This record gives sequence, structure tokens and C-alpha cells, in this order.
Amino acid sequence: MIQREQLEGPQKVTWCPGCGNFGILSALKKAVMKLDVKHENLVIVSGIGCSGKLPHYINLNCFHSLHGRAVPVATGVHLVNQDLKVFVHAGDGDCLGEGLGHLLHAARRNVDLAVFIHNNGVMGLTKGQFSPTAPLGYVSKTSPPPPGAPMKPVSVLGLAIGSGATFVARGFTARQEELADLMVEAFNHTGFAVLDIIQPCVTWNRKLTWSYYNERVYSLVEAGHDETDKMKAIERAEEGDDKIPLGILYREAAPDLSTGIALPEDGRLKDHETDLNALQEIIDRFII
Ligand SMILES: Cc1ncc(C[n+]2csc(CCOP(=O)(O)OP(=O)(O)O)c2C)c(N)n1
Ligand code: SF4
Ligand SMILES: [Mg+2]
Repeated sequence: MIQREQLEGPQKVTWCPGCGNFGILSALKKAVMKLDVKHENLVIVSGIGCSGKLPHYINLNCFHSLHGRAVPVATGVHLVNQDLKVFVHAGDGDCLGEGLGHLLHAARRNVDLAVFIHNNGVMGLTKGQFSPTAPLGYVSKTSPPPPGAPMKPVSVLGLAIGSGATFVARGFTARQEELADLMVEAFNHTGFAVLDIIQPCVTWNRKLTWSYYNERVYSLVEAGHDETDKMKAIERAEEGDDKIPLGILYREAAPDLSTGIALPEDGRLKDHETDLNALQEIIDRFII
């Protein structure tokens, strides 16, 4: 079992005070301590954004990749090292904007990954432009003047279910224990798991605030939701702005992408010896 001391990251956290990302980091620590996985076998791949900095603040193997590209990087890491537990942290701008194609195709392929989406309705790192999940009419510093964003937000959960993700859920950073439990469920699921995490950005998003969400969320468990009912799950995903379901919307058991894909004959990539001199020669070719 992973101990809390093993997870302490050396870097100073630079998120704004009151940011919802703190709750996600805290829930993640709780979740990985509940897993039956060795510390060295966990790998985070993140995108670029405030969300993408999460791996800096927790001591786990990580790859801080490019904006919109965390899912394909994670797919590669997973496919050539299938004994590793690979998961993604990405922002709503990252994986529902530039990276949306990657997300949908990974869902279609049912890649065995957990994707944790930090959903704050804005591009936080680049100073608050509206993101693909900003509501219709949302006014940000870069949206058109009032009446604001001229299009509806993408339906994160509906897209995930419709594209073939086999575990689709939503958590709220304010509800730490529930969020940690949802992360554990996502980790333990075999196949593509999408966990949409409501994460208020206190600096830029003056509409989607902590109280906005607190007034609208409801529990799928308390509502008696059947997580095997795909049509009902889509219906709940599309309920509208004023009813925000929390919990597992949809789960099914299905073969994941690695089923039937042979590993390299000479073993997992991480077990290969690295020829550092050959690597240096490659790096040198890019340095003028
Ligand atoms: C390929 C590429 N496109 C755009 C950018 C600029 N960029 C960096 S972070 C970011 C937005 C991040 O928003 P989001 O993914 O929602 O993350 P948040 O900061 O809100 O957590 C953008 C557009 C970039 N770094 N690389
Ligand atoms: S800009 Fe927003 S998302 Fe980024 S750290 Fe600050 S509060 Fe959090
Ligand atoms: Mg964002």
C-alpha cells in the first residue's frame, strides 16, 4: 500500500488560494493510498494548464505533455507497459477543445486509462478565456460582449458515453471522500474511464462558483440511478444546467484495446536497458 509520505511532492504549489484544484490533489492522494498498486507502477500524464501542473505537486512517475495531447501520450505509455496503471489529468480546455478528437477516439478504442478532467469552464492558465464547457452566454474577458459565449457547452458526459467510454462519472472537488472513491472506481475499471471533476476557478470564473454548484448538484445514488442503463445515463447527462448529477452515470464490462494487441516480443518498454550515449546523440541532433 502506498503511504502518504511517499506522495509528498517537493515543489511549492502555485495554484491560487481557494482554487478547486487543491481538492482534486487531496482526493487523488486519498485514492492512490486505497489502491492495490505499487508506488512505482503508477504514472500520471498531464496536459498543459493549471490542471496540468498537478503532477508537480505529488510524488509519482509523470509525463507533463503538451496541450491537448495527454491522452495519446498516455495511450502509448500504457500499451507498451501494460503492468503500469496510467492515468491522465487534463483541463476542460485541453481535452475537450484541442484534444477532443483524442479523447473520443480513445473512448471508441476503450483504452485502459482513467482520465480525470479538471472542469472549470475556463482556460485558467491563459487568463480566463471561455472553454468548451462554458455555458451559453458566459461572459469572459475574451468572449464576445454581452450576451456572451454564442454557443452551447459540449456535453462532457454525453460525449464520453456516446463515444464508447465504459466508465463515465462526475465528481465535485468540494466532496473529497466521494471524489476519492470515484477515482478508485475509475482506476480499478478495465477500459476507458472518464471522470469529469467540477473544479471552481476562483480567479476567473465568477459564474461557476462553489455556491453555484452546491445549489445544483445531486447524488445519483440517492436518485436510485441504474449505472448499467445507457439510455438513462445519456438522459441524465443531458438534463440541463440546473441539475448536475454526481456519481457513476454509466459502467459496462467490455474488452479494452490491449486485448489482442501483442506486446513487443522483447518485453515491456520500461524493462529495456537505455543506452544513454545513443540517447544523447539523438538529443544532440536537435541542438544547434
Ligand atoms: C498546442 C498548444 N495550444 C495552446 C496552448 C496555450 N494554452 C496553454 S494552457 C491553455 C488553456 C488551458 O485551459 P484548460 O485546459 O481548461 O486548463 P486550466 O488552466 O483551466 O486548468 C492554452 C490554450 C499551448 N500551450 N499549446
Ligand atoms: S487561475 Fe483558476 S484554475 Fe488556475 S490556479 Fe487560479 S483559481 Fe485555479
Ligand atoms: Mg479549464
